Amino acid sequence: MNENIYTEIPTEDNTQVASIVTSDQIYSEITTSQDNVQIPLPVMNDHIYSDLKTEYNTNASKHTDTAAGKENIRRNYVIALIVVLIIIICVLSSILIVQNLEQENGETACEGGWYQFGDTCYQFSNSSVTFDDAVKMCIGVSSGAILLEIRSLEEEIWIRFMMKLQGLTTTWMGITDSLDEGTFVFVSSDKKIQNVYAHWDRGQPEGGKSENCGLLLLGYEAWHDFPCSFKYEYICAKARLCRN
Ligand SMILES: [Ca+2]
Repeated sequence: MNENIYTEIPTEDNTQVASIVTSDQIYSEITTSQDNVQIPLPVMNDHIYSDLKTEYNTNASKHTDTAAGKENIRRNYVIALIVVLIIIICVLSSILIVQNLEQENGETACEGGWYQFGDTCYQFSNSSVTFDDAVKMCIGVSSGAILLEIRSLEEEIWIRFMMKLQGLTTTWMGITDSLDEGTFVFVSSDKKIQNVYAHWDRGQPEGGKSENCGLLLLGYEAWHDFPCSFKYEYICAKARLCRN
């Protein structure tokens, strides 16, 4: 508003009187008018307060639910871990209690260097030998001893547990199909293993005539056939004898 504005005000004698209204005057009038405008302020009535409170409570509830969910997952994980540990402790304690009761009842435990599971004693060897040598070593180590022949899932689970404790990773089992390709039998009895217990890994045995001996590897959940000339650890087993 840089220019003056002229208005003509008619008089009684039609004399034209020029009246000069400056831009500053107009601006002053406008701003004064604006200052006089009453702008209504928001009023915090009960309705608005109720809406805000509801929104706040909803957001707070979402935050609380997320935190509570994470806390529940963490708590359930800890509870599950504790339950598993308790189960393991109970199983091992039960084995020890049964063994102690058997000793108190006059039954013999396994001799030194041998570990008992059920009615069998086991000796774990870290030496690596061929399959045939493992068979011979076990026959020679003690009267009635043979190379490990697993006959149940429970026995295999215990053997794997003990292998970890004894530091073994790969051990021969006394099973072979060297006499009849594809038909694995126990070395000590020539009985077919599938009539008792067999736990081959997927696709096993798959070595054909070049792999005729059974191997238990902690790195695999089930058995593999391997060349009998390879050298691995071995486990001997013999029946636990009673005094009477
Ligand atoms: Ca074979």
